Amino acid sequence: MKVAVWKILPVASILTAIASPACTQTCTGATCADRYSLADLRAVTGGPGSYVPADATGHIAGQSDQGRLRALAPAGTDGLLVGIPDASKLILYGAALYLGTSDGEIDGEPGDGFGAAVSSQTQLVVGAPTVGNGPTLPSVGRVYVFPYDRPTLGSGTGDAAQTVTGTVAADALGETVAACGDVDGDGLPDVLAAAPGAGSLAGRVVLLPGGSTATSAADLRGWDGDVAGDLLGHALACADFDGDGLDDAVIGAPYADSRSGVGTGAARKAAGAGSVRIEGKDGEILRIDGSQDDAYLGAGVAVGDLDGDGLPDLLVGASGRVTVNAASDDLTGSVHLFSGASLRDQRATGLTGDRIKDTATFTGDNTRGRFGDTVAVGDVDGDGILDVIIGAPGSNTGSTGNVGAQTGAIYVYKGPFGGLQGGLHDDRVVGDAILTIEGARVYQRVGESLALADLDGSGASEVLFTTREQP
Ligand SMILES: [Ca+2]
Ligand SMILES: [Ca+2]
Ligand SMILES: [Ca+2]
Ligand SMILES: [Ca+2]
Repeated sequence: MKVAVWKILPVASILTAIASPACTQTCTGATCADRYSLADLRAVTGGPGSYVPADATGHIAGQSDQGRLRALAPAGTDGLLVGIPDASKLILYGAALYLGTSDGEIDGEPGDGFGAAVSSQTQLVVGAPTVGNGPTLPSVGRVYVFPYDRPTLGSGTGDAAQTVTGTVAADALGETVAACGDVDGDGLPDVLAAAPGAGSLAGRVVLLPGGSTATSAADLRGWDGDVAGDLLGHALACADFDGDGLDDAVIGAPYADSRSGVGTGAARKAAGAGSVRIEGKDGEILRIDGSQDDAYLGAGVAVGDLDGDGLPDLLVGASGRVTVNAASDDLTGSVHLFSGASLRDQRATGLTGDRIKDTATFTGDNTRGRFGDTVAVGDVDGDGILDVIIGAPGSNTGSTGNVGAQTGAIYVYKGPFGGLQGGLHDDRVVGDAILTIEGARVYQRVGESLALADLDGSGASEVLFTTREQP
């Protein structure tokens, strides 16, 4: 059962599920997956073209005693934060990435998973999802909010301005985090933090208000997944979609069933179609559902003004969506852009669920590629207009060409998108990408983690990504 396997992914061991047949091509035995647990960090600088990881202009090698580099987030306009949860570290790289040296770090406690998630838009927020509350309550999880000030990196978690801890074993609070603007209307920036393990993996997202003295997630307002296995909060973002001047929470639940019936039967819900909820200060603003079984809509989310009309737009990955073969386990994936203006229009006419229409579609082309597992927004070609960056970590487009090889790929599409040309729907295929990065070896999983930051000050963002390597 594919759905069951993927539903346990983020909270249980990712390594379990990706100890795939591809592994047997280069290693054997029970430790096969572990041999790919390292990661290197690489940067590709902006010119159009096709790249492989070895083309990277900056490179940090993973260290065998530290484990996998996992979370990436820009730090200001010229730095990159890298979370290494197995080593309980968050490291800052500025332009020094090119020299292989860091500009500082924050250390968590051994075994707490500090650095599994990081977000840096308004404050520095770091998740530590395997923090336990004594021996009987493992992985309740914790979220730290630091006053964002680069020179203070080098301190410990004791310098956090706010700390909130989960209360239920295996909730894994902090598996995903988002540093937002003001959501609740008091003028202070707020934080979203997901506990995807809550409710037997239904997932829960809490709002940590700026200035709050709450230390327990049980005391915070939040949103819950509909049923066990939805994984609400697997992806998070924030922007103002209803125009009230306050940020709204954008919450992906990639394994949610559609809320209403689909197809001619109308009663049957699409299983694992995925959903994205937009939640405002006073309640749900909109919910978008996938329209296909196992589409995994909401696997990745990002926001930005991608059509240039001044309103934030929503980019959503549906990394399980069937786009190549009719087989239900195709897992090719697609990514959907919903313009903010279009969402307001559709909301005004009462549309919701799988009837919400996108304004641009990006379609993957690789069976099991999981195109859209990660999505990001940034100006890669330096023309001042935001571009779309899409990761397909399961892709087998690299040197092996074998389905399941997971060499991985990243695609960059040049903006603007949709809406500017008379509102025509904007369809883009993989061949339309202006920049591609393809893994060169089995199981390199390019696109698994990605971020944009202008580390060399050129005005164009580098594409920053991890690769898995054998030690
Ligand atoms: Ca606030
Ligand atoms: Ca709002
Ligand atoms: Ca827009
Ligand atoms: Ca651009």
